[in-house]
Amino acid sequence: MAVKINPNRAAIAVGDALIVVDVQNDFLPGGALAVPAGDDVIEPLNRAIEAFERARLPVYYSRDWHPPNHCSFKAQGGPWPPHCIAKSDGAAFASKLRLLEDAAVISKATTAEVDAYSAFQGTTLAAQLTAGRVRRVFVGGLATDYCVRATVLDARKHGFEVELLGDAVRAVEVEAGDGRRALEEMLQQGAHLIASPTVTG
Ligand code: VGL
Ligand code: ZN
Repeated sequence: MAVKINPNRAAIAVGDALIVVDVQNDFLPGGALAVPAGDDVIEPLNRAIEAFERARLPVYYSRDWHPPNHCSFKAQGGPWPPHCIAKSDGAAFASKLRLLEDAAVISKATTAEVDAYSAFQGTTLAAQLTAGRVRRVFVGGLATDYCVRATVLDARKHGFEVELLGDAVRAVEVEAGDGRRALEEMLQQGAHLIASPTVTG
């Protein structure tokens, strides 16, 4: 894969926002739906969060926030073990993740009938970004091949520029290569990569 990294794009300014995707206990090692090395995203994300904090630019934290009978769970015929049940410890943000007090939290897939990988799906994220005159989003978190992928592709569909924090994403890899394929798809759709990607499969 020919990957172009342009570190100059990492300079942040008014019009930029950071989206931290699903850095929740259930997606970390030991969690109900653990992403391999999922906790590796925390350090680079904390650095990005601090940079946005210093620049007084907005940070959005998305979270998977399912009811106990969610359609994506195996008992309901879905592909996943129960995970990120609203208000459970597993759904809480990782304790080491830097949480800004005035940051917006975007809960998704909150009803039993609908799953949503994208932080834009069924939420007010696009409206909030537009209201804040955001034109470009920086994205990192979990998992590369599911919620990061869907969020980045939706951000592009909504017309936002996207900078993917390549060192701050990790993949589930249900099939080996899923992370790499997701990365290629995001770049194909116009996302830029501003740090070396970590792909496992
Ligand atoms: C996710 C699988 C199921 C994710 C959420 O956050 O990437 N993956 N639910
Ligand atoms: Zn989920």
